[in-house]
Amino acid sequence: MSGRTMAAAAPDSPLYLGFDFSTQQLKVVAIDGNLNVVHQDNVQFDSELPEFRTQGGVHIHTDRLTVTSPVLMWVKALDLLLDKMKGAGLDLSRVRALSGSGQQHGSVFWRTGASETLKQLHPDQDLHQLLQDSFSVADCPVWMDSSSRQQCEELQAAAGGAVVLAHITGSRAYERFTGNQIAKLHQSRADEYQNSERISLVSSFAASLFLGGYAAIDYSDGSGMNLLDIRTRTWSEICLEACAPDLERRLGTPQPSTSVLGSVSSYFVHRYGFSESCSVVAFTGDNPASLAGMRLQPGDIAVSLGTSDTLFLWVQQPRPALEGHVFCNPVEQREFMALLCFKNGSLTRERIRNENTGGSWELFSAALRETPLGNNGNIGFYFDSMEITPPAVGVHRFDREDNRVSCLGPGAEVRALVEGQFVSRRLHAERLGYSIIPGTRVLATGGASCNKEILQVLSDVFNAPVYTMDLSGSACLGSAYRALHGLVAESGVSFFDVVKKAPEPKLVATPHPTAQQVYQQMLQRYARLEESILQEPRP
Ligand code: ADP
Ligand code: XUL
Repeated sequence: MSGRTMAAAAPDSPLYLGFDFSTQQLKVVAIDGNLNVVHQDNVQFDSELPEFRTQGGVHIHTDRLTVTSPVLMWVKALDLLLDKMKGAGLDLSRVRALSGSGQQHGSVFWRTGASETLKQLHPDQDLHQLLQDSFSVADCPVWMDSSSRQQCEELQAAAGGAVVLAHITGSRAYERFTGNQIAKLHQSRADEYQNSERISLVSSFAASLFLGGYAAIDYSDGSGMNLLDIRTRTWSEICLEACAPDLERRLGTPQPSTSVLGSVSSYFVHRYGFSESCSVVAFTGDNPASLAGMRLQPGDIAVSLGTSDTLFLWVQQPRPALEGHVFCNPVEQREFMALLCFKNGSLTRERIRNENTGGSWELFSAALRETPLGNNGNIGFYFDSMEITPPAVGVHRFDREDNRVSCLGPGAEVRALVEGQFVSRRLHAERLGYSIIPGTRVLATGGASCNKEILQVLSDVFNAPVYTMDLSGSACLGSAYRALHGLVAESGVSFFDVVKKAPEPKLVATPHPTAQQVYQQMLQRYARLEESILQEPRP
């Protein structure tokens, strides 16, 4: 897509930019002080930077476990994007602040001496030329990498077990989490580790480009490393030592996600016409930035019903567990957010639709309308592929007496699937510290959020109103909101005060009066049955 300049804001009114360095593309959005989107643009890595030969923005290596992206591709994408913005006539001197997000967990290794290079970028050349020798590792491990199993085990052993590690860092050890990736680099390519004077996340790497110096890792994205103590918001000594020597020096000191890190470097002033006073607000991870873009409030839960189902929530009292992740909250320093991923989402709904309602979403919806809340006691678990939360596989159906059954009628099957999915989402969210409080909203997004009957079940199971929201670009928009907030955060203005003019989500379902009673019971029963499934030997 080429750049789009939208509304006619006053020609000299201030602008705020949000960038998103995601897996497949680099995106930008510009908003004005009234939160109107005035410009959007993007660079697709595969098609616009074909010389890097990525597929979906990454290289999957022959072991199938190692997944990397070329760091210079990200740098070149920024050159291209800024050229496009300037070419589209966007007056960059109006930008008061910028921020951004990056795919979480990925790591960038700056070669010794790179900080000097960053300080003296010559505006006649593009960043890609200037920085070509600045990285000690050309191909950065990204979140899709799962090659660090051994390092995960070592880290958990050093911390005193998976539960202790989750308690400290918000997550048990995960292969894609940056600490384990750094440990793997140190063990397998010690020279490259030694030659790295600084290690950034994708988010803080991107902020460093704008600053012309190393940007701090923010608390929220820093929580996806298995290195940060999410309560003290400092690096955990135990984790640092278990991963690699002299790591603290290479990571720098983590900072609040709302910090202004400095102003754009003179490179951006001279080459693109930015103002010298344009502030760079700490960049963060894409999921935290989406939380900001959706303006999630305490008690709210965002449910994304895409290929897989993802839940974000704002939590006040986190209870890190062996599943899901707790991160520091990106907009309110003392609070937390949780993230849960469920693999069997839309694809499983599609299979049940194909087998029971002739491939029609209309008939699938009719089946939900025509069956009662609680499904006459029929309940089901549909893990077509190995689920992440919980780690179980297979289809398991039970009648009202908890007897296993091999099939249900078509209508009951559809309801068992959708109720089962949402009861599971609520159960696991509650285990991470989520609790439904008065005023709780469920914000639904993703492909299946156009289906009113599915959202009615979601509302009934959570006993809360459901609102819909178009999430495309929420990380980018959240970054622009964060840029604006960063300017006033120090003086105590809350994020919500800053974004109160943003468009409200749309109410689409409210819970049935009997929902509370039906699903409170089902939650307990589902938890008990889930436990028994997990005890069974896997097929
Ligand atoms: P992703 O971003 O993960 O690729 P989307 O958020 O675009 O996915 O969601 C795609 C899914 O939306 C499809 O797999 C499809 O099952 C689901 N979907 C589309 N329309 C409907 C509908 N009317 N009812 C239920 N699900 C739907
Ligand atoms: C979250 C995760 C992904 C990446 C890529 O833990 O791995 O969502 O942030 O977008």
